[in-house]
Amino acid sequence: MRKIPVYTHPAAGWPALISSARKLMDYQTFLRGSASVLKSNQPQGGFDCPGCAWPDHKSHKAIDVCENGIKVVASETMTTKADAAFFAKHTVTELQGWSGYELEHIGRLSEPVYYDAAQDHYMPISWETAYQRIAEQLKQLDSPDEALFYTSGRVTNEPAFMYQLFVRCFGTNNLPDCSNMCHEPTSVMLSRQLGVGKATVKLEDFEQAKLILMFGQNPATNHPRMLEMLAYSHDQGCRIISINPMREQGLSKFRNPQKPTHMAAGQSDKMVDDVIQIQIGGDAALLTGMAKWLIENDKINTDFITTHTSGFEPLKQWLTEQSWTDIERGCGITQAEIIGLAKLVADSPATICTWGMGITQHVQGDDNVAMIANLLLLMGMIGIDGAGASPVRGHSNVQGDRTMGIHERPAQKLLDTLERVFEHPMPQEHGYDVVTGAKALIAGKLKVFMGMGGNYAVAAPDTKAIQQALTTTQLNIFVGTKLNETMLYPSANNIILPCLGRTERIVTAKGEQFATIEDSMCQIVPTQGKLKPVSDTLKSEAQIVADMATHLFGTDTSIPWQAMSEDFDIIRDYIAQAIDGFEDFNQHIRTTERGFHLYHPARHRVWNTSDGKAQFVVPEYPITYVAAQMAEATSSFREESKIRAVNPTDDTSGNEQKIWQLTSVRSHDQFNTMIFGFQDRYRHTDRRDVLFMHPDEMSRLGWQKGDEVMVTRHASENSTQQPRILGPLVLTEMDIASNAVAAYYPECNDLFDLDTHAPDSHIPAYKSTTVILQRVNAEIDMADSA
Ligand SMILES: Nc1nc2c(c(=O)[nH]1)N[C@H]1C(S)=C(S)[C@@H](COP(=O)(O)OP(=O)(O)OC[C@H]3O[C@@H](n4cnc5c(=O)[nH]c(N)nc54)[C@H](O)[C@@H]3O)O[C@H]1N2
Ligand SMILES: Nc1nc2c(c(=O)[nH]1)N[C@H]1C(S)=C(S)[C@@H](COP(=O)(O)OP(=O)(O)OC[C@H]3O[C@@H](n4cnc5c(=O)[nH]c(N)nc54)[C@H](O)[C@@H]3O)O[C@H]1N2
Ligand SMILES: [Mo]
Repeated sequence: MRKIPVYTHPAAGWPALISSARKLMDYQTFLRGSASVLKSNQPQGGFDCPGCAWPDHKSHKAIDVCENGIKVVASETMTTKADAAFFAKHTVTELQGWSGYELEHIGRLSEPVYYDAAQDHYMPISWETAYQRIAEQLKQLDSPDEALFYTSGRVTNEPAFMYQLFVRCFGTNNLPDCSNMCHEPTSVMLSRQLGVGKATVKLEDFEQAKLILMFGQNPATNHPRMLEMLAYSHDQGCRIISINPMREQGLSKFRNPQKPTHMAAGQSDKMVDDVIQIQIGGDAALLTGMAKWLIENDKINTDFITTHTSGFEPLKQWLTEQSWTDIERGCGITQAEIIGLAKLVADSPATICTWGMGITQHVQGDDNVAMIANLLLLMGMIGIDGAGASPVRGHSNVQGDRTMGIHERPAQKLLDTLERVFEHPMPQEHGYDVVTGAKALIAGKLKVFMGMGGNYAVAAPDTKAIQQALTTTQLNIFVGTKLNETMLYPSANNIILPCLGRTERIVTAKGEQFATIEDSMCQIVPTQGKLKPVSDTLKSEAQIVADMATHLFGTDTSIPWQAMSEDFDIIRDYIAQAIDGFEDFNQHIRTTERGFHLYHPARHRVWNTSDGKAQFVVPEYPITYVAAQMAEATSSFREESKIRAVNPTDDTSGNEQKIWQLTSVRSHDQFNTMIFGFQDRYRHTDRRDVLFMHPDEMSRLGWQKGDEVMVTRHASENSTQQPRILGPLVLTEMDIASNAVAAYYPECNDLFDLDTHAPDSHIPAYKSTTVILQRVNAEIDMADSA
């Protein structure tokens, strides 16, 4: 067996700080950035770190930041600009050829621009003219449903509330958001099963947990501040198990920047006790095995089940019918290993399940979440200290945006309340989400696209088709801080409106304003930027929404748009009236030290579900779904390969290595589609065009690390889809499950399509797609052997 390179340095620690500092230097924002890093996640008068949605730690240490936060702040605080002079130098066609890294490093969007087709340049436009054009185009639509209003999760609560109100007053619920690509299965299934689609845990619960099962998450890279909590829990005797096809190197040891002994004397905390290396898409099968064993061996909490739940019998029946052969086939590990894990659950008085994108971004994403909730319910692990459901959100306010009403499928109660509070009719029909919206866009059914932040086309599957579709609309509006590839496919009227970032001061006629966000554990916290804006022309998102509203609706509406944008207290007073849990919002946010926790009924064993009980749910897909897909692909591939040798380096005896499951992951040198650099020190690479594969698999194929491979999305014979090809990618060694390969998001997004998603949540299957690999020099090999 070949040795896999091991990341020997503990996660975080000096390499992380050095890498972050270097990042600030790269961005030439060291002083500006450092000053603002010291102000992030602090109790008074700082901004909430735009890096991720992990809660702030109570202790309020001098610095509560991480590598991730530092880089995101450096990216936002850079002073170079994508201004008129920049756009005068480069045509849009030229910019289309720039990489995400290059676009990211141009600098901040700093003045409103529109696309001039005759010259193929973005040109300056006044705010006033921009708003007039926007209003003119919106008024021309036959129906408000011809417009799509996307949101990305950086937007704070106050502007998000105004934005959804604006969109609904305009007349549509077409409010897709990045959550549709992220934790949507969590929102959908936890709402159904527990009554609220959010975490049931608080940070304190991690101090008391005895077992943490971490599914499909890589916090060393994506939520570095979570490591400190994990190390603490571990220190308190909590067992931590990572369930992941990849052995993520950053998780084994943690060097805490807050501890002098760690930084000076090279000590570190251990975090993860064990990694259960299941196959991609194997979580539902694994959880099925665990639940089956727990029920059959009488390890479940019968009192809790009887008092608090419904749907137990059908689930039990279904579990009885699942064979161990299928379970093993579904998750790729043995019955003994599954039972070992189930025993830990049986013995634990306080279990937390945390999860990330490895759970949600699958066709079975809804089932995966349902099975986690089922497990917690079987053990009565909701509503007690040290236990519960802990989905870990990505964008710093993705959860708050949803609470504020950014939702294409709003609850009737929200619509009724908005109608009552604003005395304005609200659209009743549900709108498009990311997937259905993109399809409508591609089908030519939409005439307006607006992005309130984000990089819609690049983050979604079928990037090229969406970009193409954007060129055919009547109007595209982008509100953002950085130029990105969604903004480079302009339509007849195409406008970029630059906004203030989280770190910057919002000063209005009424003085300096603060906003709020909601973290991953339902804590509402204030956030206030302290830096001078990179350009005087920037406007706050709230101001932009207010200006659009006044231009579209006129000034004599009953909703005081301008007053709201000038005084966020007025927005908060409306939120207090319209959204549950925000009573006395203005008072509450000012008198609590670090915000307040939103009431979460499930924490008190109150179930706001359709039948007033916590609900068990039977999965929709067979637990062998991925295995079956692989088998089907293998057999159809064998048929095809009789005709053409797609992968000549494979022997044709039909070995299973021909078909792979591809998953997409992130590095610490990116924030989603914003590419800060090419390094991934935990995965030993300094390039992003790589394909991770287990060295044993390479040996079996006679391939070497460094070989170039093409990745083709396998489309079955009857599929109407075009083959999707990515590459060449450089083979890189990684301790990853057999039959699995991984590549970086977003570069691999054209391999995913808009048709492959979970049934209810519609989340695209970014974490599992069936692919074929072809070595670039394969033909030479063939010639050699001939
Ligand atoms: N530095 C940095 N931080 C970020 C971001 C970023 O881009 N960069 N993005 C932010 C956002 S929006 C989000 S949503 C979060 C995402 O944070 P994570 O949820 O940690 O995101 P990913 O890196 O996409 O994938 C997580 C893990 O899923 C595993 N995985 C893949 N397939 C499976 C599977 O079938 N089962 C299981 N159990 N695991 C699987 C992968 O090996 C990987 O370790 O991070 C946030 N923080
Ligand atoms: N293959 C694959 N695809 C994925 C994923 C995956 O794991 N694999 N993950 C999915 C997930 S979890 C997510 S959340 C989505 C992310 O999808 P998005 O949220 O759409 O993408 P981002 O890259 O976070 O958006 C970056 C842009 O946001 C703008 N921006 C930054 N800060 C601000 C701000 O404060 N205000 C405003 N108005 N704009 C701002 C900038 O212009 C920047 O270019 O991608 C999804 N796509
Ligand atoms: Mo996300």
